[in-house]
Amino acid sequence: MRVILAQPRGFCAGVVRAIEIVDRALQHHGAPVYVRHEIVHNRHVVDNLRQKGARFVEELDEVPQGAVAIFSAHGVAQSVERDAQARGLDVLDATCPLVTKVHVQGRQYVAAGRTLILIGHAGHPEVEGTIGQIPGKVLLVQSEAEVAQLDLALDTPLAYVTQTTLSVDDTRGIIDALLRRFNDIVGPDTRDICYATQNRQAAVRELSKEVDVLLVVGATNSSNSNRLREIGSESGVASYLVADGSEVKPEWFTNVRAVGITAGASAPEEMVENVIDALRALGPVDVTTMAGREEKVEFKLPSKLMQPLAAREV
Ligand code: 0CG
Ligand code: SF4
Repeated sequence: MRVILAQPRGFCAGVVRAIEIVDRALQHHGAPVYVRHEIVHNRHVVDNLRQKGARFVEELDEVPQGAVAIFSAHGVAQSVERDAQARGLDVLDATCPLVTKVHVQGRQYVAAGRTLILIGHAGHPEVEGTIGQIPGKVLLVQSEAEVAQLDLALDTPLAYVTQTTLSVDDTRGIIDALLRRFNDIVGPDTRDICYATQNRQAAVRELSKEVDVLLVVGATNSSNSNRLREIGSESGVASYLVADGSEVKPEWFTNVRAVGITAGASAPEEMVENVIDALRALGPVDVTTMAGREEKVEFKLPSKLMQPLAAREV
């Protein structure tokens, strides 16, 4: 069987930074440090950090007064920031800078007197964070159909921002529907969808032309990983989301000559290796990597974590 690895795939700069923040917080402060929500949506990442002494909680009331609390890469509402301050927590913010950028942009639109629409998926922590970072009411739109249901005068001054991990194609459709319906609406087009999401989707679209089956390594609660699987399916390729090799099913590969593998932005490369090992257990495989875009994005760590350990201990 041929195995073709997508390029780019796996960790993005925001995920690398978020994991590094937890690692360094453990080195600087010692265990435990508390992380609000999964630092990124991947059980293997979370388990690994838990073993090193991180404790994962869903809400800050589970964090003892004065402890170190880290916000996940998906961002938090301002009410969470206020709550952390009120509890005297030592906060490290691992919100991806590209999510923060959307928060800032949303606030600017509201300050300019526009009613804000957020294109995104209800219940996702990034969406909850973004809604809670913007003063006043934010209208959530999840589909083209929901554009028609917006109860707004057609000349209302509007603006939109989007979740960072959406399908570029679906978002394009929603934005077009908004532009068709409303007369005074501005927004970033699909540019709020982050570089990593866009590049992984473009790579999978290409890869889908070459393969009979697509495996996406990632978690079921990972928005960007789910979007990659959908693109495979929409391209007519049988596509499966797997956390690791243990979820790979032999019956998926009957009469299959080429398998594509990609990984969501929160999925470690070790899990890609683990999936390849599971395929090797079924028979000989020839692994190659597609030609693809190189990514050079890197984000700075919070300044609190930049000082060398020795200097802090003096
Ligand atoms: O793709 P989403 O927003 O669900 O997040 P995940 O943790 O999977 O990946 C990158 C981040 C943050
Ligand atoms: Fe940031 Fe995009 Fe990665 Fe999310 S997927 S952490 S927005 S770079």
